[in-house]
Amino acid sequence: MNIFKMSNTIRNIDLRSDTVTLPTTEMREAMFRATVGDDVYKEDPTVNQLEQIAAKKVGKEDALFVSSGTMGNLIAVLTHCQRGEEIVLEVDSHMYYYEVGNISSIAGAIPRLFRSNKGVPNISAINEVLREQNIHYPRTTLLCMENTHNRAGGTIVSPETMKSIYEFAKQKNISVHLDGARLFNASIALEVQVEKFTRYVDSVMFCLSKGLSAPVGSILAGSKEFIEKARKNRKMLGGGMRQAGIIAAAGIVALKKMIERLKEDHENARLLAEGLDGIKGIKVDLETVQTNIVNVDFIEVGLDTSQFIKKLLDLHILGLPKPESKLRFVTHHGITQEDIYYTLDVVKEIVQKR
Ligand code: TLP
Repeated sequence: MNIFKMSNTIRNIDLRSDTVTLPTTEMREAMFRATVGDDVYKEDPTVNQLEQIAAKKVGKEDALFVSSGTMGNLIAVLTHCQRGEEIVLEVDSHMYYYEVGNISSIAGAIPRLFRSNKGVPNISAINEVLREQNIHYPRTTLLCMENTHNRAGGTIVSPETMKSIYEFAKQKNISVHLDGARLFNASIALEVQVEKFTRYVDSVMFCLSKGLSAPVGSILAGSKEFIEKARKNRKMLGGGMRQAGIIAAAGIVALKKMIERLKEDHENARLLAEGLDGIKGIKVDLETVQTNIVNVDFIEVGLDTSQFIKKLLDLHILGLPKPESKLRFVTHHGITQEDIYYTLDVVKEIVQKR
């Protein structure tokens, strides 16, 4: 393929994230037709419908439509914990790493960190950071899991591991929240229902706006009592969205029509990862490529991150820069197999011209 000929096309191949997905025509039509009302009074029938469908999908009593994954996770922390209590989190988890420190600055919680093996936690690592009750220590209230694990490269925590960690947490009288921003990717990759994962958590947040392609929104699900408290916390944060059925309508289409197709994103990620790993100087840990994320190490190419990203951009490819000659590619609804072959050609060309 002649990459320079292809580079004349105007469309960028945006592999920075699956957050860049655009709503489908069916979503736009559903948004146009949506029946709406004031959701703060629980009078928006479309939001109510989305929340019912979502709760059922994850096997929980109730669900709450929230504006973003970050807001859903924060509301979960506010609902599970009192100020000054301790939360156990993985060191590279999104909730700790990318949510602007909101667990402390807004919820007043104290993070206590453990390390995982490529995103998969184990009980002994968690146990090591747990302390016995003592007058000097804060009370530990919540354990947070992440599935799939973003920074580890979209790795999956199996339902069996979720189960053992949940049982361990219950012995310690600790609640479990799941940041399942990309939980449907895990479910599709392992070919198991999402409910198989979520039965082992007290609350779960998942995003409609990533691979599922809705323009806005996430879901927080849990028991009736939990969601009632969470609804109040959402209001406190200014997240009561009034005629939100306009955007919830797209979320309903996302849950009905966009789950199965995540398989294509996983196939494209595999193709990309294996192709990249075969290029001299480029390394991908293929073991971590289980869903739609590909973390790429190009240190041996001899370019720093900004140089490499700039060269990609000149040829209409966008990746997410990471420090020390690394970047992230994420496959999604807007990316075709042809885009993957083009990306591989571009990377080969950049490496060869060094
Ligand atoms: N992740 C985004 C960025 O924030 C890094 C991305 O492009 O991957 N949990 C996980 C595991 C996430 O990956 C994200 C978004 C969130 C929560 C937050 O969701 P939003 O962006 O809706 O607040």
